[in-house]
Order: sequence, then C-alpha cells, then structure tokens
Amino acid sequence: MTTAHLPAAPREGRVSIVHLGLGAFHRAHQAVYLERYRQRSEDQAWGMSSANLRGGVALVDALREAEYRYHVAEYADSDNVTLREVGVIEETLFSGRDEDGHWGRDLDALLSRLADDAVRIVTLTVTEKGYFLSPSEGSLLRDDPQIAADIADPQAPRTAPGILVEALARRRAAGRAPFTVLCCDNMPDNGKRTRAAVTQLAACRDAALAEWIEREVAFPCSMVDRIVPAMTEADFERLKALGIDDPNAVVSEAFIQWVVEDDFPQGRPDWKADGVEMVDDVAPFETMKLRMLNGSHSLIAYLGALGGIETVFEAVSRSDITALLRRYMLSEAAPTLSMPEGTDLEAYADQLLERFANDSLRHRTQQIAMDGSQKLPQRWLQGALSRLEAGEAVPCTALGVAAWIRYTAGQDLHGSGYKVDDPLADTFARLHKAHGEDAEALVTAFLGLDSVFPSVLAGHTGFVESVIQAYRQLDSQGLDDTLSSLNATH
Ligand code: NAI
Ligand code: CS2
Repeated sequence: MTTAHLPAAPREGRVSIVHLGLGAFHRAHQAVYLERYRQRSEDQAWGMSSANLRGGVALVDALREAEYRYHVAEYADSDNVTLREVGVIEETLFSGRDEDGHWGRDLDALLSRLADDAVRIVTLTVTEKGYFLSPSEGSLLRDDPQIAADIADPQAPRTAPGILVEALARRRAAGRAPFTVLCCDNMPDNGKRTRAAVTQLAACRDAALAEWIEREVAFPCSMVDRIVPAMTEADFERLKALGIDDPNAVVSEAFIQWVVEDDFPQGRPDWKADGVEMVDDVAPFETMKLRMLNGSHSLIAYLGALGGIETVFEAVSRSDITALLRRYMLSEAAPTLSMPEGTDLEAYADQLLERFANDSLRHRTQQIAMDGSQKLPQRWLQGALSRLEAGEAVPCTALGVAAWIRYTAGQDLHGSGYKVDDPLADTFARLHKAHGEDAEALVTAFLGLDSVFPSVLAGHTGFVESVIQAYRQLDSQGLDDTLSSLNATH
C-alpha cells in the first residue's frame, strides 16, 4: 500500500465563498479544489463558509469542533491512497430544523454572511430535489409546502432558492453587487435551472427584485465529477488503520473533474492551474456525464438493488452487467451526444467502467437508487426520446425503467424490504397498491407521472411495450435470466 499524506495549507482565508449543502461531495470536490489552490497560491482572498439547510447538523457541529479541518482519502485503487487534509472551510452553519422541530438555528448568521460584501460566489450541492423544480419541465413547485412557506414568510427562508432570494434582496437593498451562483448538482443546465428556481420564487415576492436578479446575477453552469460514496463504519475503521481517526473524513476516488462556464462578474479563484476546466459552454460535457456516467450508475443501482447486489464494485464484477452497461453507453447514450471534435466516447466508456471497478469504494446501489424521480429524466429519458425519434430501439433504457418501477415497490426480487427514498415515495406506494400484480396497468400508471416522463415517451407504444415486457421478465424470471436474454439480442 502506497500512502501519501498531504497536510492542509497553513494560511487562513477570508470567507468569500458560501456553500449550501455541506455533504460528502462538497468536502471531496469544491473544497479540495480550493485546498489545491491555497496550497500553491499566496492569495488569501478565498475561504469558505459551508452550511446545511436540511439535515446534517451533526456534521456542522463536528466540523466546528475539529476547527474545520478534515481528511479526504483519495483512492486510486486499493494499493494507492492519498490522505489529504483540507483546511479551507472557515465556518459551518445550520439553518434547518433542529431536534425540537425549530427552524433556523444559524439562519441569521447565514443570511448576514451571504449579504457580506466580501462574499462573491455561492456554490450549491443540495441534491436535485433541493431546487424544487419539476424534473421534466423545470418550473418551480409553488405548491410544495416548503416553497409555500418561503413565499408566505420570505425573510425566514427554509429552502435553498428561498435563502438565495432573501440574501440577494438584502444585497440589492444595501446597494451591493450580487454574488455569482454556481450550482454543482448533477442536473442538466444546472445554472439555468437554478436561475429559474430563484427568479420564479423572487417573482412571487417582488417583480422588480426578480428582474434585478435576472439582469444582474450570473448563474454559470458546471459539470462536476468525482465518486464520493456515503461513509460506512468500515470506511472509518479502514482510515483508522492508516492513522486517520477523523469523524468528518470522506473517502473518494482519485479522479476529479470540474468543467465550469467562465461567467464570474465578481471574480473567482484563479483555479485553472488546479485542474478546473473553464469553458464557454458546459452543456456537451454535462450531457455526456449525465447520460453515460450517471445513466450507467442508475442502471447499476436499480438492477443491483433488485438483485441484492450491495455495491457498484460488486455489480461491475459481473460480466452480464458490464455487457449491459457497455451496450447502454455506446448504443443508447453516446449516439445522442454532440461532443466537441476529438472526444472519444468509447474511451470515456472504458474509463467509466474502470472507475466503477474501484474496489476501494463502497458505493451502495441503494444510495444511488435514491430520488429516482429527480434523476431519470436527465440520465435516461431525454436520451431515449431522441433515439426513439430517430427510429431506434432503447432496450437497455426500457429495462432500466422497468427495474426502477419494480424497485419502487420497496422489496427486491428475493423479497427483502427496504425504504424507498424519493419525494414521490407516497405516490409510488399508492400506484403499487392500486395495480399490484397487473404489470401493464402498473407500468402505464408510472409512465403517466408527467413530472417524470415526457408525454411523448409515455405515448410511444414500442417503448411502453418493451418496459412492460421487461417488467414481467424481471419479476418472474429474475435478474440473471433477464440480463442473459437481453445480452443475447446484441
Ligand atoms: P450527502 O447525502 O452527503 O449530502 C446531501 C446534501 O444535500 C446535504 O448537505 C443535505 O443537507 C443537502 N440536502 C438534501 N436535500 C436538501 C434539500 N431539500 N434542501 C437543501 N439541502 C438539501 O450527498 P452528497 O454526496 O454530498 O451529494 C449531494 C449532491 O452532490 C448530489 O445529489 C449530486 O447532485 C452532487 N454530486 C454528488 C456526487 C457524489 O458522488 N457524491 C458526485 C457529483 C455530484
Ligand atoms: C450518483 C452520483 O448518487 C448518484 O446518483 O450517480 O452522485 C455520482 O456518484 C456522481 O455524479 C459522480 O460524479
């Protein structure tokens, strides 16, 4: 085992970036890029304040306790790990609901921080559902109880869009320039979507504020990539054996990527030398990553969870699953992409399979299976639609959709139960109860969920038929037979 130790940069930075969504990914991605920057630059203008708006209070407090230093264990493979100490977070805040049901413990501090002149960028990783947009149409979910609460009481916001609107309103009232909003969640056009959520919410409060935001605030899009699974007890033990006893540590792969649209009117760290790719248009990279990496991940997640396969690594150690993934990537995802000249999508697919095979990551299929209603449109459905419109079949995607529907029943193919974690979980339970064993009625009802499935897809007879057939086969013959008959058709 080769272990490299990288201590954090000794200097203190000034808080000029606020991050919303202090989860595992933020600690191993945006914070690591800034740590790399601080390691090599004399510039002390860039430090971070990181906040949780929902859940994660224990991490906020534990990081405070640890004086905001923690470790990222970056595994190239099981023999090579870099233990990186990160020290760019200067403050952690929690504005969510505490154990007694009270909201907004550090909300005032967060809003004051966001209104501070020194703050120039706000980054976000609040998961796809944290923007409160309809996944298929991208319009604000005004009837969601949390958004409704932010509309009713905009000065005490609970949601990420609500916090951004209130902070921008304060800056506008004080005659300050706005900050740049940099979304780092896995969504297509993530900057544009964040802008839509923020301006639509602002318009519920003040049309002039909405116009000001539309005109003055930059929302660059970005593509982010690094596999950072939720920590397990085994991960903490593994790190202890390497001398790292750190409750705030995260494990990631060595690979890291950030492609960012260069639109930062208030400035940004000069982080190109740290590997950040600054481009004019992120869309091709984002679509490639969402359809090839995340699309494959979701196939692994639903088929794996149904088949009792616990991790991505275990899934891709099966040749029938890698055959399916390769076929999905090269025949159903790659042909839908318009990449800059010279992009080699076959090499990209090979690299992804290699990354999935990293046996140092315990990336659970159940983790990736979360929030499917928010993920399917951009990972599978938009690509499938364009293939079907071109007269091509999408058998791997149809199997994926069937597996997702079957997964939402809350019981795998061997009868073991699990919790379905999704904003639409109650709707799923209702549909399963109403249609039970009737595959045709069940699939039709699921494809009728218009916040997930575009109506053209739900009305495409060939696609609907192949989902029904895949559902029946999975349910009656199990995973192995379903995969072997699909792989035999290639
Ligand atoms: P995590 O579970 O460690 O953290 C989730 C974060 O989202 C927490 O800070 C939580 O408070 C916040 N959150 C959840 N729902 C929210 C809501 N409704 N409103 C406000 N905040 C909310 O997950 P992790 O690994 O940090 O991933 C978060 C997001 O980062 C993903 O959904 C994805 O979009 C993006 N991402 C994650 C990668 C990974 O491998 N973990 C890689 C690339 C992107
Ligand atoms: C995963 C992603 O949880 C999921 O849905 O597909 O978070 C994946 O790990 C990242 O996008 C990799 O960059």
